[in-house]
Amino acid sequence: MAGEPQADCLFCKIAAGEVPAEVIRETETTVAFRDINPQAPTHVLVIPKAHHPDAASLAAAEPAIAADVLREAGEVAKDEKVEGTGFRIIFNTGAGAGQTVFHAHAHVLGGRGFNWPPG
Ligand code: DGP
Repeated sequence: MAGEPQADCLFCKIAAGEVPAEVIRETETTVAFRDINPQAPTHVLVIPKAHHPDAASLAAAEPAIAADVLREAGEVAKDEKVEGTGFRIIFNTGAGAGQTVFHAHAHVLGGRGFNWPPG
């Protein structure tokens, strides 16, 4: 069923505390933890605890939790003090766009300059 934990999902295991991660924020519906392979001085992932394969599926199935993820991304930027200098919230969606973990997650990147268009 949509939203149920998946036994083979890395981020479900992090949400459940079964795989260690550097968790910096947690709410009833979300967890925020540092990316294992940071691409900027601040690189935090915000995930819903519920399993959905990508951000679009999450928003379609549980829009209130998608909003929780976005709100938490903003709170991470404040905590990390990158709000004033600008930051990115990125949802890679689909393998062709670089998604490698198929549990919805927002990348919060900050602390350096960014180019447009993105790579
Ligand atoms: P994406 O490519 O958009 O699916 O992003 C997946 C991110 O997850 C990638 O930046 C690396 C990160 N990641 C993968 N495995 C782990 C892990 O075991 N722990 C943590 N903290 N991050 C991970």
